[in-house]
Amino acid sequence: MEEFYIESDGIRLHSKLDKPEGFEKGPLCILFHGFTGHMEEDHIIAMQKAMNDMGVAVLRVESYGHGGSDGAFEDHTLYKWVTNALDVVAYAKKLDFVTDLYLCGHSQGGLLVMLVGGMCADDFKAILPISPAWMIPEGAREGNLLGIPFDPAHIPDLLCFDDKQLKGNYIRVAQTIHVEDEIARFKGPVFIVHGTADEAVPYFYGQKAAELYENATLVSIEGDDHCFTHHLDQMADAIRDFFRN
Ligand code: FER
Repeated sequence: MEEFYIESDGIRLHSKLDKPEGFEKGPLCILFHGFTGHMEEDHIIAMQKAMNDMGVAVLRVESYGHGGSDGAFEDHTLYKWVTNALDVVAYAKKLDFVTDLYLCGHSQGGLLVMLVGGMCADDFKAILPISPAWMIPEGAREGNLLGIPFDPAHIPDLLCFDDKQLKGNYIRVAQTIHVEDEIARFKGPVFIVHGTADEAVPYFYGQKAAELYENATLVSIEGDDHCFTHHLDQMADAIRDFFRN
């Protein structure tokens, strides 16, 4: 494992690169965590290990305001995450050992993958949005995020939840994002894994994304939740199967 920082728009993104044993040249997958998440979560590590098992190097990166990266959580927005991801893609494209590039992310990181997949469609052999939270822009426009209602025409200064808070700019930015446009622009293979009992991002959104993409596969994990806490092994097996074929 190599640990380092990737520069993005004046901030440092905490990153870890794990190569499979004996790896010299080969595919690389960039892997993003979700909202309030980080790169050491069990489901992120399970994805990284499954890809390493299949001969794929994995670059885990923590986005603005998360994990060991710069920026405050309350200041993060999807624009900042997209800017970060574009810089990470540019970084990965310059690595001399990379043959094919893949992009994977969980939840809000899955939404990020759907956006950047469309924006940089030529760069990826395939994209893997896992439990993708692509209803966030819709929720921002309708006035409900994380189960907290607000007036979408008069955005509050702060959205408070648990022991955290998020500034109104998160909502303002999310309201401008139209994921369907970016779904339409990615014609390559899309691999989605979603737990059927996900309470944070309803399974319906995994199904709907799979229908809208030109070339998508959806693997359903029966009865599992947002982070696959009951069947982490099944989620990892699905990812191994994807890279095997
Ligand atoms: C929301 C639902 C899900 C939301 C964020 C998420 C900010 C993201 C979850 C995750 O990344 O794990 O309404 O609003």
